[in-house]
Amino acid sequence: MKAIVYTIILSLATLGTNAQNPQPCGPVPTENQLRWQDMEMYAFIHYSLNTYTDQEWGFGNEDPKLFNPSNLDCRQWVRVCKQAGMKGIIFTAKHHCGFCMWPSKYTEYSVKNSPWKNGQGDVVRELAEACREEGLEYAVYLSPWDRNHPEYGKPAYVTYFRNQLRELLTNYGDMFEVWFDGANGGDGWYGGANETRKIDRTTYYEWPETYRMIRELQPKALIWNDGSDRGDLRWVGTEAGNIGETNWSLLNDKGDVPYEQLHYGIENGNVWVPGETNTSIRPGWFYHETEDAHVKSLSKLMDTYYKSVGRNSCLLLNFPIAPNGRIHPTDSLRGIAFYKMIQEVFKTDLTKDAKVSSKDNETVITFSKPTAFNRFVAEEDIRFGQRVKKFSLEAEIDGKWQALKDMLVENGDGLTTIGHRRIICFPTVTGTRLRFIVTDTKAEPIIKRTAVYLAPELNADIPDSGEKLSSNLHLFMPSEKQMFIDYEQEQTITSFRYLPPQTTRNGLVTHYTLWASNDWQNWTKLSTGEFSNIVNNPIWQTIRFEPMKAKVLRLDADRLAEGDRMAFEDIEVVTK
Ligand code: FUL
Repeated sequence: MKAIVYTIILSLATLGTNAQNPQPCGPVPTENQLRWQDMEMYAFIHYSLNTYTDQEWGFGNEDPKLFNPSNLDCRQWVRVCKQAGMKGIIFTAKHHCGFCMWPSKYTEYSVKNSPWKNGQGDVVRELAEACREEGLEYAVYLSPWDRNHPEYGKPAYVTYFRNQLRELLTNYGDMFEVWFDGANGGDGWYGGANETRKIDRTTYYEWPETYRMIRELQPKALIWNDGSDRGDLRWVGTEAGNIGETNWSLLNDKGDVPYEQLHYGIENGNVWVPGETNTSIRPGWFYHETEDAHVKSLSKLMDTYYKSVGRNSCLLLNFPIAPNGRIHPTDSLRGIAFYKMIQEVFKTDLTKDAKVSSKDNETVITFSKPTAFNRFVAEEDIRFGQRVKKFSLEAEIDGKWQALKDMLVENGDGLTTIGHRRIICFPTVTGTRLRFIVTDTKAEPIIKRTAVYLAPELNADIPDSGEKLSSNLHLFMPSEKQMFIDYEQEQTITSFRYLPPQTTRNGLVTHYTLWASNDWQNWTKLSTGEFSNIVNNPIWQTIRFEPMKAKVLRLDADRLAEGDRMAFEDIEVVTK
């Protein structure tokens, strides 16, 4: 076996034969990707007309006059993000509804036709300037899907999209990333056509040409794409805030990228496309007052950190902007507490007072006295590629070596892949030695750093939601796509809530119609529509309507994500 090569910590005299001149193994990151990986955490900001319509996806016909924040303050966003440890901000310059948060000269559907600052405002500019003042990096999200634009689906729209992108790339200074959301729900307003428009994602947007423009105008910007066209970064296949515990920063440059490849990468992939873990600090991406009590708990956020940064990924954490134009105080406080906790956990590296020796793919850390610890960190020098496939960790406790298992691991393969940084969390042990053994590797491992920590215990998680199924109703499903909710007595019903299945897309309702009746014969349509973004983010969905007296409700599943039979995790009916 060859020795582990420590590029920084150990002196060259103790290294293996190739240590002075390590050769890359497989694809390696570009300078931009290396810089990106060191950012580790940066923020998403979702803000648009949706903030004023209480929606996740606008249809494209929402009135620009709704955009009139009383107290919009981009400096507040930047200060909060900075204190939450975020190194940059990606802003939704245009979400699927098509409304532009900058006064684009290519459309009337923008802040210039809103009452905010009498149409003279530019949120993108205010944010870019605030980021520069505070030393944060800045970037934009530009939705390719545009439910407002009359020509969406035709070649003319692609020109429009590129024109808008050029405005963003040239008028607002340096950008670290460009984010092209892959969502395409099909239907939209489209200049009044009100129809469904399907496009072929692999060809319609002509990405190679758009990429060329970005490379020319913003050579330092990373291109994010959901996988269909290889950009510099990939989506991780979920918005829940985790990437696979096995995580290769590699993909293949051709072919479809199914969920497994987004989530775990490909061990022998031929291009370097690391995964960016995106999730929101609240259930939704946009602000909804009903979610004020569901801001993620500190332990949930720490779990997300370990399952992103601690798994060779970066964390893109979303802060929605509230209707007044600011980040809600609960989100700010939680974000700041999150960063304080990260700093607390990684304050004291216990290897500093220990003896560290490395030989034959094995590193032994010998403490001067029995020492309590519960976190282990290893980092590869990814400039030479990602190499380690498997490793093990053992602690010597009362003279006996005991294997340490990752508390957060989901598969049975033990400890897999390292990359830029791998953090292993295990229950606190008190040991005199710890050994880290690389058991399977693609090439001689090049380990940049190992470290050991004692994280404080966190209080039990605060539940994310306290929803309960109302007890006095009777629910049954006479057919595959219909659900009835029957009350003994008439009720005044104000909203209906659907929690989709959490672990499968089978039976998940994407489009619905909700009906009410008093006699099972005459039905009043309460609402029909789609549950926006429910496939990627399967959170509680609320259908609101004018208070309605009824004894029975009927939910028709007009479309399912997969399968034939409607499924649900929970249902709630809100009555007066
Ligand atoms: C998704 C979008 O559909 C959501 O609205 C959100 O912007 C999220 C970050 O990406 O695909």
